[in-house]
Amino acid sequence: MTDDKAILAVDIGGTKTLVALVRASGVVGEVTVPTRREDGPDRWLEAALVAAGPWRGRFSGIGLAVTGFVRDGRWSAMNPATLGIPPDYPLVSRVEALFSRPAIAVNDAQAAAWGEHALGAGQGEDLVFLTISTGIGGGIVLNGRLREGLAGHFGLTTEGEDGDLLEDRVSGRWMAAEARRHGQAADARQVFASAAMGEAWAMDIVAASARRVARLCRNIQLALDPPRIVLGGGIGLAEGVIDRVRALMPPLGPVAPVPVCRAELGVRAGILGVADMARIAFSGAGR
Ligand code: BMX
Repeated sequence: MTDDKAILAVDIGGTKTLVALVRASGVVGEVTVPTRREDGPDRWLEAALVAAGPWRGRFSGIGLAVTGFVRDGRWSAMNPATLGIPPDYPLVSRVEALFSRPAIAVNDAQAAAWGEHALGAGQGEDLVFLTISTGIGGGIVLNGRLREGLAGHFGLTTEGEDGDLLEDRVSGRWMAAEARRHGQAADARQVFASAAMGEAWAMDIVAASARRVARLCRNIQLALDPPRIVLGGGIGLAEGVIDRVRALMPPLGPVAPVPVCRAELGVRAGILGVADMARIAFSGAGR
């Protein structure tokens, strides 16, 4: 039987896709499937449809939180290294045709920002959310409203003279590449473990990444002066990262550095956020 209040929430990231049945009270059930990068969007959606099989007919609408740029229901890659989405893929119309239910779509980090604002560390207040994982995503909630479109794509800001993308100089991908440059075969998790054991090469990588995140937070404070920045993602939540970032943020003249706090919803921020947005959209209320 259709549950009017249940939403099917689908979070498509660069490496995995989380499919969940979400009610106002929280996540009822969830399944994670790999995002097979080589398959393309039609297949990614079919995989989500299969994963949602147990909940067929139990949801009234669908919320999609996806890595990449979303406008008017169409989906494109900003950084194809994160996921190679073809330009202007008609995401919402495809999903509505596949699932026979109304759908909305929003960028994954923007959805997570809304989740943290409404249900997590934001406590209903304005915030900037940053997720530091494969890439760097972000979302901005100001005056109680989520900014959509390009807003929050902080990973695409540039770093240094050569104009590298910030997410290519901070994220998990960069940490692994830096480790290789030091002759170490280590992923981001192993870099953190080696840094904790006092290995200099790993400590340098962790410190450089935290310095760049601190600089980004400072620039965000100067641009938007939000009451808080909420940090999430595998790197953002790794042991000691938030403390380092805080320590690297001096006051701005007479103004204290913006408080940086931990994301509370973890990997579910995107699905909880987009489910909340879908519920609001389908009830006809504004966000
Ligand atoms: C990239 C960009 C953002 C996304 C961010 C984090 C693409 C495909 N993605 O900056 O839209 O929010 O990565 O994505 O251009 P994640 O998959 O690492 O969470």
